[in-house]
Amino acid sequence: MAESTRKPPPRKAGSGQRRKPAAAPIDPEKVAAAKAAKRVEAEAAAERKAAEAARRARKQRQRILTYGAIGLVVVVIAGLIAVFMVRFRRRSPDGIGIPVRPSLALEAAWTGIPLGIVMIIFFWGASIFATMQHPPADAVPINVVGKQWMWKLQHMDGRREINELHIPVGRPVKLTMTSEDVIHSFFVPAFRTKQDVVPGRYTRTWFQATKVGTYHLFCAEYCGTIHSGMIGQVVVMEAADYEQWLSGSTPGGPADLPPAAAGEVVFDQQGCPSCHRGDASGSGPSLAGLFGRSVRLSDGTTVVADEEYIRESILDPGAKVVAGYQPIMPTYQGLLSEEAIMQLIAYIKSLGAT
Ligand code: HEC
Ligand SMILES: [Cu+2]
Repeated sequence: MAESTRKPPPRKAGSGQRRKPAAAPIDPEKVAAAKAAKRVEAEAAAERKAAEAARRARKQRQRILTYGAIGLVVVVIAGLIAVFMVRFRRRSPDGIGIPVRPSLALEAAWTGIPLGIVMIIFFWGASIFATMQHPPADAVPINVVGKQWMWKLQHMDGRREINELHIPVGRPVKLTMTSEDVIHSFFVPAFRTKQDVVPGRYTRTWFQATKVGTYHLFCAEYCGTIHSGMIGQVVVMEAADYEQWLSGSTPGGPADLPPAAAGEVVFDQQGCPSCHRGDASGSGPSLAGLFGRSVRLSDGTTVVADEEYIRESILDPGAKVVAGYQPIMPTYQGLLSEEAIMQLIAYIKSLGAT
């Protein structure tokens, strides 16, 4: 190996000093410090080397496993084909095959065992999928809007971020995401999480960071020229640091209103209260306690008032008309930004039943 032939350079310091006397007296402290620095450096280099060697060994093992498995399959299958070709070849032009009757036990085994294995994989996967689809109730909610070419995020107490997401360690975090233009995809490789962010609807994902640190955030859906620049980071913080960070305001901007409060402002500005009052006195239904309730529609069906339904009610009011009301609500399509719609939804969520 190359290492064994590479000898350490001969140490000349001592002999050199003896040959030509130093001009200035040698400071023993400095020499000791230099030696210590050298030692530290050598240790670090050795550590790096060991890590590199371990990485190479791991790669090598993986390669052996992969090619071994492929090779085994090829050899077994190709080998059996060759053997059977010779053993069971047609020996005379008018030869007739002997019908084979495999035992019932054998057939049951080769049907049942793979079925069992596949079922185990199915239920295992399905339970993980179900967990992925249902964020825990105490998850920290965060709104995300993707846009060419940035990520806009907002925490429920109002703090906004761009291309950066600060979250507490050890607590579940759920993201409600939409896009202002094209399809993006929220991808944090370290969390093993990737979710498309689609214009016109809300997609969700959740995760729980287990380690403090900074992690890559990517857009994983080609979204135009600067797609590759649509990157950011997720900063996982200790709970106390996170609380402190949350209480700070967005740098360079005024303190942000929490989405629910901002939503109330939008609600008033857009004239929603002229039809939606706190009670049933308006020409539209009261929105108090609407979120999560099931709503009866004029065509006799019912829907659960989730984010999608409220969003649709605002942008396309005619699509689902509440039973007992006239379809007089105007559309707000094109008048509201995605963030404003998310804020309206947060406001409607905050309206408890009265
Ligand atoms: C001109 C009156 C009017 C205005 C203004 C209006 N709405 Fe409506 N809205 C209605 C009526 C009437 C309905 C019930 C019929 C329907 O579903 O279209 C309704 C239904 C809704 C629903 C579904 C309610 C339910 O019980 O399922 C939501 C949510 C809603 N509006 C939100 C808003 C928001 C937010 C605004 C302001 C951006 C707004 N509306 C402005 C008249 C109005
Ligand atoms: Cu993108």
